[in-house]
This record gives sequence, structure tokens and C-alpha cells, in this order.
Amino acid sequence: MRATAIAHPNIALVKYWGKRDSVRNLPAAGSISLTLGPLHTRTEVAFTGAQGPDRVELDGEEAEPGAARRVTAVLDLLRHGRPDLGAAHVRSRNDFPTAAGLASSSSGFAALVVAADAAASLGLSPSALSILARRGSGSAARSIFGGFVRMESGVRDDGEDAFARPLAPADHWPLSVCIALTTEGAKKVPSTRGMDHTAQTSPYHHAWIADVDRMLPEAEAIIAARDFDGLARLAEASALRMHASALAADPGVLYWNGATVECMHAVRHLRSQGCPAFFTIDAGPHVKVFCAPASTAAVEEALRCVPGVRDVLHATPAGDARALGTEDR
Ligand code: 2P0
Repeated sequence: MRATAIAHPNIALVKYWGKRDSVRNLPAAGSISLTLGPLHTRTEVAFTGAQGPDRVELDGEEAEPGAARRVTAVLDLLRHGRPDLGAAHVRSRNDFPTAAGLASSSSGFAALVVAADAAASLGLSPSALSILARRGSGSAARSIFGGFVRMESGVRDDGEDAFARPLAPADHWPLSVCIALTTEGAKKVPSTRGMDHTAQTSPYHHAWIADVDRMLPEAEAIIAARDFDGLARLAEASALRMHASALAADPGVLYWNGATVECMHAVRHLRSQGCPAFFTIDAGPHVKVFCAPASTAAVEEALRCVPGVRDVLHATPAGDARALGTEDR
């Protein structure tokens, strides 16, 4: 009862920021993302068959109690009706900085549920895996699938209709992503806290949620047509509106540093010079810049010139979360 899985993080083009139910972790609106490699999380789950607490190791160290509790909560849903599985030993590694706005929880919980499903030989459907991953982290529901992915908010109280589905595979649209790392530490306000605080105190929250519902069909059409300028306009608007709503909370939630802002200016300057590039920013200070593959070197160079940028990572569209066969390990 042991299996290993790999999952890739995803970056939202139409952002998720707000829940309709915190207990079942149900998003207040849908979202659309692109799954990105070679960044990945690799997770091994072994069910011991013995009673006792789960053991959770992240990047070679025992997980903080809060993180371990989130893992156990997801495994408990999967173990429901299967007391024979017993306590789990979970070992997970990211090949990119954890908890720094790079969506490590998206790949982390996707890899966890795919590995646990394989270890327990449950044979869950992709939708069921997406629902389980969502209970760990909303964005993880999207990382079950590769390429362009749409998450549904659903309307049911039990969350059985709140799962992701693939829109287009990774090879639908060759895009390149440069990720400008603007700090080394973990982020100061975890996403869950930031989005709940925004929903409770930002006067812009309801307008934000209504706007996401308008954006989703437009984003689908733009992706189907591979309309780069359309995606640039829409993705920058989604990121800036999400941050506008967070900034308007009381007190405001501010994820950016000076380098974050300078990177946005650098990207807009590049675009004004004819370089196809746009930015998006999540719950952290890093800036993710999407561009045509031929423009990757120019984008990287421009980002490296921004004072405060410590490194630039590269990513390209990647595939589904998957359990590894014995030959892969
Ligand atoms: C997103 N983010 O759509 C948005 C944009 C960050 C900014 O989903 O509370 O870790 O665990 O469901 O998935 C990050 O939040 O939040 C996120 P929870 P999650 O990618």
C-alpha cells in the first residue's frame, strides 16, 4: 500500500480569491489556470495498516503541525470506510520554493491525493480526485489536470459539483513563463487568511466575484482562439482586480514589494516595444510573466535587470498529475 505521484503547480489566469464555504473549501467563483512544468511536487504515500498518527515529511523535514493536520484531514476523507488503511507515512518534495506564492500547495495536494488513491488502489475518477484535492487547497483541484484547466465553483452545499476539468491540453498553445523571484522568505499572509479577510472586509469583494463570472466565458474563448493579446489584457486585469480587492480590505492585504511593482512596469515596457508578454501575480511578491517562447530570453533579461529580482525560473505548460509506475521510480 505504497505509491508515488508527481503533480505540477498551476498559475491562475482568471484568479480564485474568496470562498463560499470554508469548511468544505468551496470557491465563491470559478477560475482558469495553466499547469506548469518542469516545476513539480513528488509525493510518496504509504499506508501502514497500523493505528496512530500520520507522519508527514515536507522537503525532508517533519511538517509543521498545521500543514500535517491539513494532510491528515484530506487523507481522512479518502480513508473513510477503509479502516484497514491505517496511518499514513507521507514524504513530499518540491523542486521549487515552498509557500512563496508559487502555488506549492496546488501541486502538493494534487500529488498527495493521486499517490494516496494509487497506494490504496481506490481507482477514483479525475473529478473525485479534484474534489479531494480541493479540500486540501482550492488551487490543487486544478493541478489534477495538465494544460488549461477550469475550476467550477459549483452550487451544491456538499461540494460534489465543485471540481476542475481540462479545457485544452498542454500542447494546445506553446507559451513560456518566466517567474521572477523577488524575495526568499515564505509569504507573510497565507492565501486562506488573505482571501477570508478580503471577503469579510473589502468593499470590492462582491464586485470582484461578479466580475470573475463575466470573465470566465471570455477567457475560454480567448484560450480556444490562442489570442495572446486578449489573454494579456484579461489575465493582467484579473490579477490586478484580485489585488485591488485585497488591497481594499481593512486592513489592506499587500503582497507586493518594490521589485514586484518594478517588474510589472518592465513587462508593460517590453510589451510597448512589441514583445508579447504579460504578467500575473498571486498571493506573494513574485511576478509570473507569460510570453511567446521566442521572447523568453528578452523577458528573462529584462526581469534580471530589475533591482530586487533574485532569480528567474522558467516554466512551460505541463501535463496531468500522475502516479509513477515502478519503472519511473
Ligand atoms: C489562484 N491563489 O487562483 C489564487 C490566486 C492565490 C492567488 O488559489 O485557501 O492555496 O487553500 O483554497 O489554493 C492560492 O490559494 O487557497 C490561490 P486555499 P490556495 O491560484
